[in-house]
Amino acid sequence: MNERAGGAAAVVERLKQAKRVLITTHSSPDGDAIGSELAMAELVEALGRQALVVNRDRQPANLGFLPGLHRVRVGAPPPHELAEGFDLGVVLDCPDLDRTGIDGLARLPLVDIDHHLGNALFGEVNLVDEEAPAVGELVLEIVAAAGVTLTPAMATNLHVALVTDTGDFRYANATPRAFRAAARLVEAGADPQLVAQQLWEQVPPRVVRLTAAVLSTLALELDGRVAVVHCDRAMLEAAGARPEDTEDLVNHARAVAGVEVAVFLKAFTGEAVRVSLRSRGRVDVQEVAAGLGGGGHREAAGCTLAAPLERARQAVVEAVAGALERA
Ligand SMILES: [Mn+2]
Repeated sequence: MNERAGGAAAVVERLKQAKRVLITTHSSPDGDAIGSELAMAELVEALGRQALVVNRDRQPANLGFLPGLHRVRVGAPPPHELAEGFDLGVVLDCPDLDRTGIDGLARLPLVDIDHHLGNALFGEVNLVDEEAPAVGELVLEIVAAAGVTLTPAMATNLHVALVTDTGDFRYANATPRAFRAAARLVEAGADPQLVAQQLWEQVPPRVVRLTAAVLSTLALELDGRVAVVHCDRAMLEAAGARPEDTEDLVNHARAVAGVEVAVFLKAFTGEAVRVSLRSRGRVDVQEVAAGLGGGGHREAAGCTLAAPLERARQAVVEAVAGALERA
């Protein structure tokens, strides 16, 4: 569903009607999620309103350099605090309210800004555009519609949003629209070299150790077309790592020659397995994830299975086998 027509202007009008704006995103936030939030917070303040960014989970280690990150409050606030403290919520990069991991958001009037397939359109205003390369690109349009000057900090945050969601402009969503947005952001002060160094060349030793452990679990299934890796609590602890350190590891599995789908199984709680799926393009992993109760995009999707690791692995490989046959 495309609700772009008038969308950016409608968002600006709604922001102007608010006094105190809560900004949030999906749990386990990525670069698009947090970059978009921080730029949105600056925009809200440029419009003379108050803004607070609240996320259920902390950021991946490589996003610690984002300008203004210190202002993000981590941990779900009690529901009554939401209704009392704010008169508007802005939910970014999140297809439904459950995935924020924050209870009670529905008590607030909401603005829904997203690019996921199947967004639930839960906002009073919905700016949902599945063709947007990143939510950061939609935020850029909103900033422009507001007539607010892009600061270097906003440009950097939105550039990080674009870079992370397009895989350094290598995925199918690296469209002319993505490059046009990038040009505007670099003109406004984003530094691509600095961002790339911060994102990809400041890897903490614990993440290198965890990467080695996770990649050592590599198993190739279905004639080498599916790569499966996993990580459990003991592996995390042995590496001295945290759950958010696993964020990008699935991409190593997708890079194996001949692999069409990579599967990353994360068993951190003993009760549920979080599954990340990545496709090289031919197989629609969003469909696979949706069949297992999750969602996402064609090339990057996920779900959570209430099963032990081995059973989760079998269920996912079976579902991927079906998708490979249909593709
Ligand atoms: Mn996104």
